[in-house]
Amino acid sequence: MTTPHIDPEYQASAIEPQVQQDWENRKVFKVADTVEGKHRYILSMFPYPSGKLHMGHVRNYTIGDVISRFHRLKGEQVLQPMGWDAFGLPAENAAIAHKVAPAKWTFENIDYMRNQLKSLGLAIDWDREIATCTPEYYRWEQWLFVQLYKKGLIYRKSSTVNWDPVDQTVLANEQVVDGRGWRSGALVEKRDIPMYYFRITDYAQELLDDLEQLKAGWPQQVLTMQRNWIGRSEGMEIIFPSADESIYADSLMVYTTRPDTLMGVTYVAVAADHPLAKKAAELRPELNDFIEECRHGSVAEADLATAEKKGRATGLFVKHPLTGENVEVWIANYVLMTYGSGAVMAVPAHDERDFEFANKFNLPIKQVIDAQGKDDAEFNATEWQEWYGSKEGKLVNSGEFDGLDFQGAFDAFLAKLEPQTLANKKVQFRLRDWGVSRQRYWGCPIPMINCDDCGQVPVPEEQLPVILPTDVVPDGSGNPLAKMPEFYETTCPCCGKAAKRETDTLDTFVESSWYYARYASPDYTDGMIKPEAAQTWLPVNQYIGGVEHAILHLLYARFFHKLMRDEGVVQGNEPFANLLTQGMVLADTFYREDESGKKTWFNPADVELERDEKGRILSATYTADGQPVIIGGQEKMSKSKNNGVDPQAIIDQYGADTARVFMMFAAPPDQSLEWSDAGVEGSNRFLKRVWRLSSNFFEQGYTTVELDKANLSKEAQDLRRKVHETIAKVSDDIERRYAFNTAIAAQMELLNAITKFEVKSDNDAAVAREAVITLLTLLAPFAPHLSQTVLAQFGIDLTTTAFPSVDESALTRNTQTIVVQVNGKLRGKLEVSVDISKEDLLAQAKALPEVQQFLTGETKKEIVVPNKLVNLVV
Ligand code: ANZ
Ligand code: ZN
Repeated sequence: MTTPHIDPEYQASAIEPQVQQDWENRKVFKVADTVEGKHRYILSMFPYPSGKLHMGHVRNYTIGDVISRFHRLKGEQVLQPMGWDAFGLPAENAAIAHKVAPAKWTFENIDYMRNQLKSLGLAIDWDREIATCTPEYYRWEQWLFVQLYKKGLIYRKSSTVNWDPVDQTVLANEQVVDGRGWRSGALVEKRDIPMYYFRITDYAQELLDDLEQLKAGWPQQVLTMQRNWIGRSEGMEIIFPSADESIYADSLMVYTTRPDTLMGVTYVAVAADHPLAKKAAELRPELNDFIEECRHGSVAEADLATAEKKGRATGLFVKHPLTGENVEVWIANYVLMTYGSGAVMAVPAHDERDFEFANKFNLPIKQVIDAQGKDDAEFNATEWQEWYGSKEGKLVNSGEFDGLDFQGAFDAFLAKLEPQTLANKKVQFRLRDWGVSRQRYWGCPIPMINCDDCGQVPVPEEQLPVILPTDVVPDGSGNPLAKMPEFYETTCPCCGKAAKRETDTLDTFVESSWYYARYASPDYTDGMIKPEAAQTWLPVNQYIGGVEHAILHLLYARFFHKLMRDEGVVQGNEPFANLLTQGMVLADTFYREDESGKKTWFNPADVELERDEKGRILSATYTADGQPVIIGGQEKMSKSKNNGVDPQAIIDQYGADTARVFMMFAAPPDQSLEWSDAGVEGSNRFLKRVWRLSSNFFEQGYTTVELDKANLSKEAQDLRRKVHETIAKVSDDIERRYAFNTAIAAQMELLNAITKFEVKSDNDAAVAREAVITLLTLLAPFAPHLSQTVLAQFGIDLTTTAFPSVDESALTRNTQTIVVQVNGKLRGKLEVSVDISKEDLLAQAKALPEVQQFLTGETKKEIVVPNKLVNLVV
């Protein structure tokens, strides 16, 4: 064997590609579809192939990699896959801008970003790579679509989209800027077109209930966001019969969560799309303008709640179900057609929106809940605000129901109205069915055929996949598939007549809803997932990703897991047992402002900083012209603030290990991370010191002897204790606390202890050797290239070695430090055996020269605090 040796200089650029090549050659991170023994599935959210990695990616994937590598070292087989969320709008926009086919653009980006990911040194099984835009992947999505359609879990209905009349195309919400098409600038219209929907509302209750199972493994905040999004509420449907059936026969049903306020109803309001509004417009055509105006507004619920209240009286009346009095029907812009029954009983005294509306249109306000001394004489928005939404208080002005509380009133009104079929209890969800049709080219084709005679017919399974043509360059005017007879011309599977393929494609959220499952057997050709692979790897043990996906992506993936379960494809109820949501990466911002207030942002890389001795920024100048720029503070890295730091530049300059250590050391994973060049340099210095320590160790050429634990000097014992304490701490920090930053801090401390330790004997060298190897192994999840390179010189293969285990005997202290006080004042210190007797301890304390000079005569009291101190009172 050659003598162990490493270059004296730490050169990441020299070692990292070699180590990565070694992993690839030996397929170190490859796992099988089915495995025996302990195994674990660690998944970081897959990237959209936008062009190049950003810092958010690097943080996400480093966290996943540290967890993966830790568990590998712990002897588990770890599945860590990677792939591409490859369909979507940016590829089409790039196509329009650069006249390049979305497929070509996407695959080129994938190639580039794959190399970037590889240069980060991730322990990924690259043989499992998937791209959602390949027919091998999306054919199973189409297969599931067909099954669900046949089961009735997918249906088709008309709904409203943004229509650009110039480009003759449907716009996504983000393509509508100030009510105009982003490309044409034309005023956007609303259009009704048929679309496919997933019946996610069928699963609403289960999606809510199963959050209970995730309590231990998911952040509280994400569970709350899911719960609110599903939005279960318990209330009542109440019927207001028509006041004059000769005009309008149907009665009006409202949904309310506050039936206790029924006696306070002063008008009812319907959405502009409500049948009653249409009926009213037939009688009073002037209402049509208003209905049309409402259709142009935003459809987002949040916007509607805060938008200026608009409305029109219809001239139609309904009867109050209890009093029989006439109540006028209004059309109001704050009533959603898509919630409840699209109609509300308005109680201006107790609902903020109704109050605002009533104030604007001079409608009566009637108080029916006692709001602690306030009465209807003094209605005033600010005073009443705190009472909105409150279910406290007793009924007033409600006749025989006066004095009842919320629940009492609920029961009493129900008892009265239900026998007359004027009311029923109703559970309502805020969650809506999921519209998945997109009038776009770059997506998974919806596997349906439209036949004039048979209607919508699913593509027969044996004809799947419906392949998306890839040599298409969209020009922004409509969906190119709709202009390609070679794509859409087909025959009806039912009657054999000429028919037209669906040209809409699926929402890209559909692909990202089941990719985690496909990774278990990415090459399987007989179904979505090979059953044994699903059995082995699912659910994902640890999922890691940005909190921006806390609602929709996670909800859809949970929904898909249940759909696939009910299809017999996977087991279990939930896809992700544990979830870690990483914080954002922030960086300094710098700008200048012109007279008009327009800001120009400067990238941190182009700005020179002056700092005080504490590292705080004092002033900043733009390097190119030497003139000052304004310091805008730390913000999320973004294009708009031009404060992105390119991870590739950091990797090129310092190496992946430094980038990884910095990312993990700078902040706990769930908190935001402030980018700092000084921090990166600090992490690099730490790695250099580890390297130098190792190189010095090899240069000494110590003879290797077996560690003799029974004969250790005090210093050697102390170092061993530190080594094994650090093992315990790092292990706990990574596995249980996700506190990667303190795990690294502990390693820095260990490095200091080893550096201070002087080797005076062969046994000391054995202790030092154990310490260095341990440090390198603890560091391996964070800086795997450095670790593997140095450990190899110790004859250790990082890819097969084990995480060090704690030697309990090293943790026990044989000696202890005792503080000696006289009259409570510190006078000396003693190093004594841990099992010293009280008498011996006192004798030794009194014998200390620095103590003796204060002991004049007899001691009055002798206090011994075990393992800590002796206090002699004279
Ligand atoms: C009377 C009432 C009195 C209401 C009161 C509230 C407070 P959540 O809790 O979110 O389920 N509502 C019903 N359908 C609506 C629609 N299509 N568009 C807009 N608002 C609608 O909300 C339920 C409440 O929202 C219902 O209870 C109804 O107003 C309103 F002091 O009825 B409430
Ligand atoms: Zn047909």
